[in-house]
Amino acid sequence: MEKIYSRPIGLKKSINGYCPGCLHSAAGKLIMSVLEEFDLLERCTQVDGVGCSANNHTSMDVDSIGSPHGRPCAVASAVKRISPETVVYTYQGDGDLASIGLAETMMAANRGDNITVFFINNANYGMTGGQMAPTTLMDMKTSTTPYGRHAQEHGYPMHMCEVLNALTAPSYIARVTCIDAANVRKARAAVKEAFQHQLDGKGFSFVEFVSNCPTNWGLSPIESLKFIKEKMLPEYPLGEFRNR
Ligand SMILES: Cc1ncc(C[n+]2csc(CCOP(=O)(O)OP(=O)(O)O)c2C)c(N)n1
Repeated sequence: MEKIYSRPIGLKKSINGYCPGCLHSAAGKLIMSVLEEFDLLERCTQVDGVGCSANNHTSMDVDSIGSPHGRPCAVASAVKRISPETVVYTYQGDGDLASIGLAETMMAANRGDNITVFFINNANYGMTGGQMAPTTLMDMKTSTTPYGRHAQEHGYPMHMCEVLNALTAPSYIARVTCIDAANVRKARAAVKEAFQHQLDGKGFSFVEFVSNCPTNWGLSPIESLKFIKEKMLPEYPLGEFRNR
């Protein structure tokens, strides 16, 4: 029989630390599979933010640095500058990238640093118990917005692709999701394109994964995929925002 699928070799055989149905695992798997295809597993450094992404250390077999909360882009910029041959990427949640680390994200993007940024938007602070994030949807209940997110008190959802697209320097910006097979294929293509930009020395590349958090959303994995489709995607439209 022809083998049509195998575990990316960058993923350890151990069970990862993510909750059942969490799409963090899907994003991580795609990144590992693209690194394997490009033969970059021995030539890359992953910079993880603080949050559920810290679980990556248990499952990914690549050199990695655990950054202070929100600072992965600053750490990645430094690694890239001292070691330009290394393929450097960050892996960050929305609290990490768009809240505490917003300044570092914007500055690295505005400098056009030749790094790749993977942004897992699950609309809350997953690891610490589902607090409101900048990306939380209007009216969405979280542990810190028990009556829902309201504009007057909490502002509006932050659209990082659109915000970064206002800058001159970034070379690649895309938003993807992994809710079904067709979208997984598109997401993989975006991960490939982002790494290709870095390999070509084009500068800052950014891929946002519209993701889920079944545990803190209080939904089953299947229900959480439906929530993404019906509620998250209208707020966070998929597509390539920039490809230079
Ligand atoms: C300086 C600092 N502030 C706050 C925290 C607590 N903290 C840990 S993870 C986290 C939020 C993570 O949320 P997010 O980045 O959205 O990632 P997710 O867990 O949802 O993937 C916070 C606030 C911390 N570890 N360090």
